[in-house]
Amino acid sequence: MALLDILVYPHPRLRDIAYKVDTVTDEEREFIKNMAETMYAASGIGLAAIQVGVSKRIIVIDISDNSDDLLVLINPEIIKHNGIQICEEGCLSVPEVYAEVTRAKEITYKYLNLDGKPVTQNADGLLAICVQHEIDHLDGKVFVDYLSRMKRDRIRKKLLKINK
Ligand code: GNR
Ligand code: NI
Repeated sequence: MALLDILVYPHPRLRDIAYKVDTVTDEEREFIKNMAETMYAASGIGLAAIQVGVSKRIIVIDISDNSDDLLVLINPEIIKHNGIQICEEGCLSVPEVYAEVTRAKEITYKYLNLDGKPVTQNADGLLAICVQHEIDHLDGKVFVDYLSRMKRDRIRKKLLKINK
């Protein structure tokens, strides 16, 4: 087991488009274990591989109160969405910044599970937000991209200064 370093915005690798996983191997499963450990250690409810510098379409999520319901999504895709909801979001790659983002209220999404088997599921509420937030990461997108240029610039400058 190992904790991985989380890249902080505006790190350029957060703009990478992640590659699909071909086959889910033991190597992937070992990496996913470390992703989950890293997410729990950082008290996050989700983590995308790109946030730890790995350009693969892999996401871990746990929105449960007891941190005992790990979801692993490989090659996730949203195939249907409905309605809108607004939630105050944060991101492990944008520390101490919180802002309202508008997203779909309900989604249907498909992915490969840890066994490499295709699964289709529905989600709403916080899980739907989290899946959309994480898939954005896989496409090089960060939640601050939805904010005004002025707010985004302010966040960028603040984080650049802290991480110098
Ligand atoms: O830990 C996280 N909390 C959160 C809160 C509201 C909306 C989205 C999230 S995801 C975030 C973890 C993270 O950065 N995942 O990429
Ligand atoms: Ni994030």
